Amino acid sequence: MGKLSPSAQRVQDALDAIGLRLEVVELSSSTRTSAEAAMAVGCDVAQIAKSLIFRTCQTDRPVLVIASGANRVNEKHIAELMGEDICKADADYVRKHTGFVIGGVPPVGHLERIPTFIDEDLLQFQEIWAAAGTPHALFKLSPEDLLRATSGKVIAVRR
Ligand code: 5CA
Repeated sequence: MGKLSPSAQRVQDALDAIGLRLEVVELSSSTRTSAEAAMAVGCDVAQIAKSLIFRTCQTDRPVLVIASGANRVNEKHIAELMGEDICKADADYVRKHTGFVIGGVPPVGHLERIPTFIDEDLLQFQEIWAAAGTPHALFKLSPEDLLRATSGKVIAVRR
């Protein structure tokens, strides 16, 4: 294995710290979007666990929604769960709270603890893939690994 870029290595370190034996891979092809990530590893787009950052409009708290790459997030449902409206997070906000750029935001290893919701549609697969810190890095995991790594709450995400 080649040396990982610093951002991808931070995700590898976070996985190691949790005690999951999962390996970050860095690819030459882009994995910036779910479609590109699925193409790069040869899986269905629904098997991509995309880590989306939202923020609560009034109290400005980050929220992480880990959604199947095939789904659009029902923001109304997230709002109900958080108890206030949900706004889109911009690139600076994402970077400030996670430490990573959009297109590479991983489900773990953020700068701060972020309340996390996991799409129930991800649980049907044996293997899924998540971003690993850069728009060229991914790691393969099971839905059980994802639950363990994030302590996320499983919910219905899709619209
Ligand atoms: N590496 C891939 C597969 S895991 C990935 O990160 N995909 S993603 O879907 O999770 O990340 C892209 C997401 O970033 C988009 O779905 C979108 O919600 C968000 N995004 C893209 N551009 C912006 C932007 N300008 N401001 C806020 N969010 C954005």
